[in-house]
Order: sequence, then C-alpha cells, then structure tokens
Amino acid sequence: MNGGEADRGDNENAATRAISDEKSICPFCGVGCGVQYSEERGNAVGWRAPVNRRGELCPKGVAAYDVVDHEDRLTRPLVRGKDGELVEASWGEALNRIESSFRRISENHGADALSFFASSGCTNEENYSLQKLARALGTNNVDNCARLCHSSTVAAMGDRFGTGAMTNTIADLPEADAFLVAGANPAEQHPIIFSSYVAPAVEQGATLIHVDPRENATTKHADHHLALRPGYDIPLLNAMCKVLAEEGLVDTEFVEARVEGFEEFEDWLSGIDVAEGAAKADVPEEDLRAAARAYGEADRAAAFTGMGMSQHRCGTANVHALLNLALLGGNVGKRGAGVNPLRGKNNVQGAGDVGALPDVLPGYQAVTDSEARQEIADEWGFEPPAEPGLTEVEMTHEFGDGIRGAYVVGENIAATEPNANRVADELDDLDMLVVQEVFPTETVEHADVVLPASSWAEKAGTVTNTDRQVQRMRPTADPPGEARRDLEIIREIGDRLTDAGDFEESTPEAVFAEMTRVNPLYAGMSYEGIGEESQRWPFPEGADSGVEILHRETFGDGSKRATLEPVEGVDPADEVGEDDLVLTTGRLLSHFNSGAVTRRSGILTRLRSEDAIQLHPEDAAERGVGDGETVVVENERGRVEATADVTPAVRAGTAFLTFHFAEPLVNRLTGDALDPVAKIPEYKHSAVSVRVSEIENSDGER
Ligand SMILES: Nc1nc2c(c(=O)[nH]1)N[C@H]1C(S)=C(S)[C@@H](COP(=O)(O)OP(=O)(O)OC[C@H]3O[C@@H](n4cnc5c(=O)[nH]c(N)nc54)[C@H](O)[C@@H]3O)O[C@H]1N2
Ligand SMILES: Nc1nc2c(c(=O)[nH]1)N[C@H]1C(S)=C(S)[C@@H](COP(=O)(O)OP(=O)(O)OC[C@H]3O[C@@H](n4cnc5c(=O)[nH]c(N)nc54)[C@H](O)[C@@H]3O)O[C@H]1N2
Ligand code: SF4
Ligand SMILES: [Mo]
Repeated sequence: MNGGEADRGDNENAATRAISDEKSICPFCGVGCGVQYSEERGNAVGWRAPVNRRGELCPKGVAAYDVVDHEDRLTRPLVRGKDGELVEASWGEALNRIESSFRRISENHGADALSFFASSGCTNEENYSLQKLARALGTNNVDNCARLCHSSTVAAMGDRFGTGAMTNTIADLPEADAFLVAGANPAEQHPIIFSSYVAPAVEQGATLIHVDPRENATTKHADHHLALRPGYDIPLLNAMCKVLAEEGLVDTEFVEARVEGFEEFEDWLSGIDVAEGAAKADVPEEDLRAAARAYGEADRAAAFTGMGMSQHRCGTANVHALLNLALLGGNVGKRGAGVNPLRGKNNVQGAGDVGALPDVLPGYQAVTDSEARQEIADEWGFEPPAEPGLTEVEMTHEFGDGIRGAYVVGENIAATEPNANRVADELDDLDMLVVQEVFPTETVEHADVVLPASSWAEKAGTVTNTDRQVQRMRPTADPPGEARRDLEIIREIGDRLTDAGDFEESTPEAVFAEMTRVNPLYAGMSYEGIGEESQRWPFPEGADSGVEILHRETFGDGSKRATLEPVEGVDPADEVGEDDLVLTTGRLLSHFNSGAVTRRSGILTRLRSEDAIQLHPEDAAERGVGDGETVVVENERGRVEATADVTPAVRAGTAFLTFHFAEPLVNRLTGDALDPVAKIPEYKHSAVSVRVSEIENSDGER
C-alpha cells in the first residue's frame, strides 16, 4: 500500500468548540507541568502544579492548545479503498474492518501475529487498556516508545538498584553541590526542571559538568564540558572512577555500608589508565580529571542521564558505568544526589508502570512469573500469556513475516524508528495497519484504517511524570468532528474482539481504580486523593521516610548493598571510514519528537538553522561546504539532503541533526543495531558521508 497524502476530511466542527479552563497537565515532556487554557491568551498558561510551582511554562507548554482547533486534525475514520487511496468511512465500517482482519490474522497465524504500539503520550488508563487488550487476545507483543528512550537505563538501574526510575525528586535537586549531566540537554528537553531547579542552584555555586559532543543550551551553564566522541562514554566514565580512586575521593563510609564488590572493582580499576580512557573518548585528560574531581569532591552530586547515554548498542552498559561512579561517590539515597534519568514524554514513566511492555505486567511483574499471572487473572478473568513478547523495533522487523497486524496508538513510527526506509517497506507488508492518530502523519500514509482520536486536551485520565508523580488531566474540549476519545476507541475494539465483560470498566476513573488493584506501585491511589496535587509511587508516600528519595536504607530488592561491576567498552556498530563523519541526533527546545504536533504550531517558531545539519568548520572546509549550502548526507541505508549549519558548537568529526522534521528525515540514516539487553536502537552513532549537493546548490532551488 502506498498512500499518498492522507485525505483528512473537512473540519467544520473544529473551529467552533469551546475550550474550558480546567486544570490539566502539559502533553509534551516528562516534567509534568500544570497547564490551563486562557481565553485571554488564546492558549496555555501555567497553574501552580506540583512541579511548576510558580505556574511557569516553557514555549511548548504555552503552545499546548494549538492542537485543539488545528485545521489538519483527523475528524473522520479513513479506510484504504480499492484504488489504494485512503477514503472516509463510518466508524462502523472502520471497526468492522479491524475486527474481521484481526480475527482472521489470529485464526490463521496465531495471536502473536498481532502487535500493539502503545503511546507514552497517552494516559495511564489508555495504556493500561491497550496492554490488557493485547493480553486478552493472547499476545505480549505490546510496547511503547519508552523502549526508544530509557529502556537501557531502566534495565541497568533495575538490575543494580532494583528500580528503574529517578532515584531522587525534582524538588530535592537544588540541594546538589554538583550536577553531572551525561548525554542529556535538560535546558532544552526538560526546561522547567532546568530553569527552576538546576540553573538556580548552579547560579548559587553548584558545579555543572556536561558530557555531550556538542555545545548546547545546557553547556552555557557548565563549568566543565567534556565534548566526547559519540559512543565512548564508557572509557570516559571508567576513567572518572579511576580518578576518584587515585585521588582519595571514594566515599569509603558509604562503600563500606552500602556497596558490594569493592575490592574486586578496585583490582579491575588498577588496569584502567586515565590517559587512555581520555584518549578513547577524545577529551583532554586534564579536563576529564578536573570534572571527575568536581564530582568526587562534591558532598552531594546529582547525575542526569539521557539519550546520549541510553541510545547506543552499549546503552545499558553506559548506564552501568555511570552507576559505578555514583556508588563510588556515595551519591545514592540522599537528597540532592542520585542517578536521574529525565524521562521523555509526559507519560513515559506511566506507560511502563501500567504494563505497556512486552515482558512485564502492570507494576513491572514479569510475565514469566506464574504467581503474578494468576493474581492478575483473578481480576481480569483471563490469564495473560507467559512468553515475553517482542519489543518495538523487533516488531517492525517482523512486519509481513511473523507479524501481520499492527495497532499503533499515538506513535509516528514511520518517522521515529531507526532505518526509516526499511520501516516504510515493512509497514506496507502488513495485512492490517491500524493507526489511531490526531494528525495525518508519515505513519498514517501507510495505514489500512485510520481512527481519528482525541488530543490530550479532549480527555480525562492520569499521567505519571519523571519523578513518579501521578497527576490528573482534565478534558477542556470535545473531540473535533467524529473523532473519539482514545480510551473509548480502545475499549470498543476490546469489546468487539474479546469475551463480553473483559472491558467492563469504561470511565477513566473506573479504569484507574481497576489499575490500582493490579499494580502494586499504585495500590491505594485514587482520583480523589490526587486532586490537584499528585500521588507518588511507591505509594503511600510517607509510610516510611525512605520513599521520596529511593534507596535511603535499602535497594529495590530489599538488600542493603548494590554491587560495583566492571564495565568494558563496546564499539559502536557502524564502522567509521576515513572520509566519514559520525552522525548523532537529538532535540531542540521548540520542537517535539517527529514534530507531528509542534511543526503545526502557530506559536512555536522554526528557525532557519533548526532543520540544518551541524558541521564543524574543519569538516566543512575539508568537504568544500559553505554555511547555508545544501549537502547530501548518505550511507548504505539511505540519503537525505539538508542545509549545512557550519558551527564549532559540534565537535570535529561529528555531525548533528534533529529528527523533528519530515524532511530531512534523519532516521533514513540510522541503523538496526540494538542493545542486546534493552533492545534500544543506536540513534546516536551512524557513519555517514557528507558532500555538497551539486544539483541543489547550482540551480538555486534552496
Ligand atoms: N524540546 C523537547 N523536549 C523533549 C523532547 C523533544 O522532542 N523536544 N522529547 C522528549 C523525549 S521523548 C525524550 S526521550 C527526552 C530526551 O531528552 P535528552 O536525553 O536530553 O535528548 P537528546 O537531545 O536526544 O539527547 C541529549 C544529548 O545527547 C547528546 N549526545 C549525542 N550522542 C552522545 C554520546 O554518544 N554521548 C553523550 N554523552 N552524549 C551524546 C546530544 O548532543 C544531545 O545534546 O526529551 C523529552 N523532552
Ligand atoms: N534519530 C532519532 N530518532 C529517535 C530519537 C532520537 O533521539 N533520534 N528518539 C526516540 C525517542 S526517545 C522517542 S520517545 C521516539 C518518539 O517517537 P514517536 O512516539 O513515534 O514520536 P511522536 O512524534 O511523539 O509521535 C506521537 C504521535 O502521537 C500523536 N498524538 C499526539 N497526541 C495524541 C493523542 O492524545 N492520541 C493519539 N491517538 N495520538 C496522539 C501525534 O500526532 C504524533 O504523531 O522517537 C525515537 N526516535
Ligand atoms: S517543561 Fe515540559 S511539561 Fe513543562 S511546559 Fe515545557 S514541555 Fe510542558
Ligand atoms: Mo523519548
């Protein structure tokens, strides 16, 4: 199926809806700021919610209501017609097609021929219902884009600390004496945490260490910048551990009380050479030593870890290396410290918490655990399958082979999965692709059935932010045209495909209540209890003083000690040829992920250089590329054209592009390599050739 531009119907209803000023939560990042509609501003203002205590918002938050009346909104179901085009259909026809096709696939190929892509931009109730639907149909093939952000972090932290979430809270961060920001750019990606909690502490004297191959908004506040070679965080972090050991900066009291395996680790460290590590990471040894000293000398040092660490085939190992440093520094279990993955979308923490993952049930109980399955069967009336399902990227690789049907809710996988040319072909190999969306995205172009859904502003439900606070969203408008609320759609499909009664609870509040009965992390929470505040897991908060700051006394598995573990470096998958550059990717303040929502904003600006490829002046000169010229960026997987932004902000040998735009679609260049433990793709390291585009620059088209 090659869809052209999707037919989106007319939106006669869209512009006439009233928007109320109910308090809700920002739909973008995991910070979880409170937003509400302001008639006067014609868009969002902040309210004094648990994180944005002064009602402050970043530019994306301010633009949140742009989605509500947008003329591109999908307002009618679409089905693929005989001539291959998407045409409008009734809800009945669209749902009948899904029902008969999914039934046929399941009968002919088994339930594991179906796959479910949940959305960490959707509510806990929606994610919970979607994973329940997958499991009711007999498959654990359900995953969400947490796989693509912090699955490696969660794997490493789960393994070593027993929980895969921020160890600390946003509120205690200002007590840090030092911040180690590894592979993250919170000034742009978690702006309110940065501007309201981190930057003020830095202004008061806390040290900021930034480990990132580029200078960006976070680096502007940094005292130390280690502009490492992408993919070489392990030698850098191991060398930092060695500096702590060499210079007497190990927190011996903490190590004695809370750490296992110190002697073996010390033995192993004796084989680590600081100069060699610095050379591997390609940072000056003296800078590395100074940064390590700043971290080691701090009483309280808080580490942030982001996509620069997690999105490598050694993503899990990268985080293990960081955990060693945190343990040696004694930076666990106290305020202003810890290891803190800043989570991605507004509900990425929650999507995992409620079980939209292929290997665990709600509350991270393994699907292989028969007791957990039996317990949930008591509530559900059916037992979930015992065999773990496939992860996101693995599912796309099975499209047309093992997997024949996919139900994608609120993800734009054609643009955001790695190796986009391959994914585009694979999407077309499916017998049935259902896309539940608000806009006509790159993924919608491949769909067999398109279900017009509600935006965040049109629904009720809960979302769990990056520091484990469950908050409530409240609907402020009706869905446009014939669009329906996500939860209603999922439950309608559930009703049609499963036994009567499986999807009995239909309001978000009732689904939340069911969820608290099966998810031990959320046990005891309630809509009423949350109110306009939040409830934090593990709940109830305050039952013992160790809850807000994790691991004060013990780790997640109940033991007092975490283990130090030697971590060996792993080379990136792509070999970098002599004339190649290393392409790494990432984000910008005013855009969000595939850009499906933010690129349509009337408020958010798109600056000239934002869709450009950052090239270091030396690399540009070598290739005869001038600033503003069009270049071809290519490897064996694909090719894009982009404007050159020649800037010393990116290190020599490395190029940087965002994935926020349909063109250039950077994921045509990223590869299939996965971290063996977490199955996260290597978005942050692709070998590419870069050359001036003869055609584009000579005929002056750009
Ligand atoms: N404005 C905005 N905010 C967002 C999002 C958005 O799209 N826009 N998306 C949300 C989501 S889903 C997520 S997951 C988070 C992600 O938030 P971040 O983790 O901050 O995201 P990135 O920009 O992808 O990557 C962070 C940094 O890693 C650096 N980097 C690249 N390669 C390497 C490497 O090998 N090592 C190291 N140490 N650093 C490297 C990049 O230069 C980049 O500055 O942001 C969330 N918030
Ligand atoms: N090269 C490169 N690629 C990356 C990354 C990277 O750093 N570099 N980062 C990865 C990461 S961390 C992530 S999280 C993924 C993100 O990947 P995706 O989740 O695929 O990206 P989004 O653009 O956030 O897609 C969300 C979609 O949901 C739709 N939507 C919004 N609200 C709703 C709603 O309420 N209901 C429904 N049904 N739909 C809605 C939007 O229109 C949009 O199309 O990208 C990954 N891809
Ligand atoms: S920091 Fe994140 S949650 Fe807060 S307003 Fe900005 S995008 Fe929304
Ligand atoms: Mo993400």
